[in-house]
Amino acid sequence: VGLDAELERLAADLDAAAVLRGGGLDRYGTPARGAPGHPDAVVRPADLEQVRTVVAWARGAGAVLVPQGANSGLVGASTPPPRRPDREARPMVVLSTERLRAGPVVDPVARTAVVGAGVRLSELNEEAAAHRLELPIDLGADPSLGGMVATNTGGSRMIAHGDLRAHLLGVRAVAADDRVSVVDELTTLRKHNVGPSLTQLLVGAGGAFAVVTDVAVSLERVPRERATAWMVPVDGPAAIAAVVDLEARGAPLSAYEVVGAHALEAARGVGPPGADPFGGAPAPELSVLVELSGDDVAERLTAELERLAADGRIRDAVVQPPTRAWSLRHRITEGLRARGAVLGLDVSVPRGSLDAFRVAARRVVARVAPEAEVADFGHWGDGGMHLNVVWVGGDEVPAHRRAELVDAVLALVVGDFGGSFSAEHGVGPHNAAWWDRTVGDGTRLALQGLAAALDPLGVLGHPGLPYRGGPAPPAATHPGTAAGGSGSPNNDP
Ligand code: LAC
Ligand code: ZN
Repeated sequence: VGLDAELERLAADLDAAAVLRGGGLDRYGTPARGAPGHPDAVVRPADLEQVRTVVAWARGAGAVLVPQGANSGLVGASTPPPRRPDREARPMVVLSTERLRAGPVVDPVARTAVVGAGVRLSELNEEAAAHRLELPIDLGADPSLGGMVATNTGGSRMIAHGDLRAHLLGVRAVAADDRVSVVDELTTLRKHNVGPSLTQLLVGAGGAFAVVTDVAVSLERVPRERATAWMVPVDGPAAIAAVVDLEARGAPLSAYEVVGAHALEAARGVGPPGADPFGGAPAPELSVLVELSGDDVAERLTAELERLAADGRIRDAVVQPPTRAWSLRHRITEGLRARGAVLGLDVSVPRGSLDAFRVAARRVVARVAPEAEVADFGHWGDGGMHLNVVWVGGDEVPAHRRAELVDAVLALVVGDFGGSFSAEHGVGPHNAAWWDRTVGDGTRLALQGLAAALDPLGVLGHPGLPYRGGPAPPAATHPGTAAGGSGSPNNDP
């Protein structure tokens, strides 16, 4: 039986809007970063039972389901590979969660919310705002809640509030075992200590293991006030010393974002004139967006900035309203895309090593790709750095540079600095080889066992995910190609 007939059979079991094929699927095939893939079809189940129907269908039809939320992920896990991996003949079907739109149901007394996996963060927060509550995860994109579970979204306020995992109370999900089991751990209880949690094992799994259909999270009070400033540290070590000082003095820090000169210039390039805190002067080598949240934080921020200046940590500071300050920060990724071809790496090192790592990484890039520039920025308060290598004016990352550059930088991160090859964007085909290279045998074996139990046929997840079920992923057969041995070698934004 051909795929068309199989899809017709599926459509008859669901509804007219649930199965898309033919033209017009680009939106579902084009990732936020990297080369587009070409789904053979898109299925959009509208509730738990429809998800079960789709998973059962995929098992029978021999299809791979690539779960996709808002498609804002940056590691390539939510779209089919641009080239079919070796030995992979199965149809690639995107399972979009966009019609799983239950809720949001906000409980203002418990400070919790329950939503369908396809509901966006902005939609949840709009509902929560009516109760002066929020899920305090801040980022430029607007992911779906299911995608946030699949990637464990971090973002800019992680320093104060933690990542998605820290707010996750439970999920409902559909496994791809022979019973197409429902994992029902959807609870809003905060006190619920009943042994191992499958919910937590689905966090960061990229849609392998099970399809998340519903999500319960804890919310927090919207702070009474937020105050933000851009400041210029005297040098890299001072940027670190300043955040330690602020913490030591008990400042209610809710973001500490450091931006390198080239990244700032890129954001300036796509922004409205006048939004720039430094009035068009040459971009400082490093600048910092600092945010305090709570009561009377405007005064507190001014006092802290004076203190940091008096202590010789900073040489300039400009207080701006939060919306204005953040708009520059949130334009960086767009600005980089406009500046040229970008190889984006999302890494972390212990916070005290950020400046030394930055210097060392620039040296590595200058050796391997002397024609490129480094535009780095990131969540220094949490040790995170988005290290972007930019070919100014280029359309594509030069293929002959990619693997060597990725390997050299990540070897520095992991080997020399004890850092992580994925600080917050999660694991996907772009960095699967580094997972393979660095994960311990104990973890690998346990996850293989879990995948065998939840998805023995390997129906779920991008085929390049290294811990999915079914036959061994192609990534493991090409351990030498770190930038994307799993068939998705392109991670340009
Ligand atoms: C950011 C994304 C790239 O921090 O993680 O803007
Ligand atoms: Zn980030």
